[in-house]
Amino acid sequence: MERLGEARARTLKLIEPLDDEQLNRVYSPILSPLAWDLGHIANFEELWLVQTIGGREPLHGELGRFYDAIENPRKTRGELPILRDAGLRSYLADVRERTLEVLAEVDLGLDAEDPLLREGFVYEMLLAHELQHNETMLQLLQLVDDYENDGFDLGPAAAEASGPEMIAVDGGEHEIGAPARGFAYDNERARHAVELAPFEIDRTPVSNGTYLQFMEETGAEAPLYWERDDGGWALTTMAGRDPVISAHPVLHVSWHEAEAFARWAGKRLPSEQEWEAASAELESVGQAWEWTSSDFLAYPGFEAFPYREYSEVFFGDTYKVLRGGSWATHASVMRPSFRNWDLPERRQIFSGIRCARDA
Ligand code: AVJ
Ligand code: FE
Repeated sequence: MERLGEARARTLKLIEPLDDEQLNRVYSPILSPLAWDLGHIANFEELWLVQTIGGREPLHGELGRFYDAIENPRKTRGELPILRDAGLRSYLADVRERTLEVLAEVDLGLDAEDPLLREGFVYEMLLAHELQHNETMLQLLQLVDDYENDGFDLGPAAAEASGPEMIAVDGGEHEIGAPARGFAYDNERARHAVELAPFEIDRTPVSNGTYLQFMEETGAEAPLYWERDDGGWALTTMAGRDPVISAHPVLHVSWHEAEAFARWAGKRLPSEQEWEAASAELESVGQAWEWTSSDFLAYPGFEAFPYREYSEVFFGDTYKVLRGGSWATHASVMRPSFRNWDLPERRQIFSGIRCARDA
């Protein structure tokens, strides 16, 4: 119960500096207004815990359909008859109260019969879902002028840069995916062996400094949120307007840009299997979501659980996989098998680059 409370405190802390107008405002067609994310967090919790597990009726009848992420594309979310202002805040609190009631009634034990309850799956899913939406909210918060938040580390830290530039990984069989026990999303299973050729992978993600060299030599566009500033470059995010720091990992580049960078560097992007096989030896994970060369596909033996709309509807060659995590990702969301995905042209996520090459 405690971790759910911590996640909620983090969610509320994020919106603390904002007024209702800012919560409802549509800042970008590719990002939800914050009010939608907040209602969706509560509605997801109500759906899976209060309704599905607890057998209770929803608090607001059919409201849930407006929080369905598939039915309501991001660009439409500003216009929906969703909860706002005081009504939204009490919905978050009322659902949470019922959640705690239901949690007190059920057994989230190791051998619970219902797979939703076994090993606390539903609890872990709610927690992960809220924390993942915190990151989506942070994507939007980049667009809010003069956003300040005491006690919240906003922005990247420098990647360490000592030691060999690349790590060698042996070829052969590598186990990929989440083990059968413990919380993971359906797309991380089944764990399976893959055969990899030997390869090398960068120890650190690509820095702003190196990316700038690439831009200067090739004429490539600047990452999202970079602006010209007295002949140099400034970052214009929620943190304000600051000079681009060379040693920080480059963020907000698209998959196409990551690919072009890797080619310029005489390297390539790692596949997601290579990334995972190397992950135990990488330091410096958590600086950026790292684009991989892989399409978001089902693993052999995939079974949708608990709902098709989390992963299955996205499988195919439309989305590219990112691995790792960024400064905006909560530590409990990051694990070696976690798969993130987005469209190859997107740059609003905290996406960076780590290169690889054949050994
Ligand atoms: C894993 C970040 C791609 O935002 O579409 C949140 C996470 N899924 N609610 C997304 C998610 C359902 C998902 N990503
Ligand atoms: Fe969601």
